[in-house]
Amino acid sequence: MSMTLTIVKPDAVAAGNAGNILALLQSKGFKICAMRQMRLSEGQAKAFYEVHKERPFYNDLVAFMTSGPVVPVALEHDGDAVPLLREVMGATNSEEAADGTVRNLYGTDIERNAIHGSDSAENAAIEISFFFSRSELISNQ
Ligand code: 3AN
Repeated sequence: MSMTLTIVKPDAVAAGNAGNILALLQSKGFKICAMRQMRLSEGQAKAFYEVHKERPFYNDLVAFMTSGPVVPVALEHDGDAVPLLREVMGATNSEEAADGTVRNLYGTDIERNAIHGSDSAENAAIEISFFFSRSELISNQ
């Protein structure tokens, strides 16, 4: 079992698609280890996206991610969770995401792209610990 983190972003939560997205991920073999709905503070969003702080879209990204509730979910998979989630998530720009991917089905554009997915196993561990304590992570094994 390997783990990754997704966040159902404010656009998808507001549209009522959190359940549909989790059902799609579960149909691809992902299992939920921990999950909550929360509203990110500005400080939390800035810290989470710290790697992007020099990018021109950083302030807009922080504003978007704090605009409504999000649903962070720690996921596990029998296979390699990080690349498998990237595959089912689709390209960053929803308009370019392959048919049937989460961003193709539920995203709008490059910012309002429905979900986040960790980009490496190392970052997955950091991101999971950003939202969940060890005792909250419950393996389905
Ligand atoms: P991904 O989410 O596909 O890993 P990253 O890590 O490059 O993509 O970007 C993090 C987030 O920043 C994206 N999910 C998206 O919401 C936002 N983002 C990335 N590039 C842009 C851009 N050019 N304009 C606006 N927002 C962007």
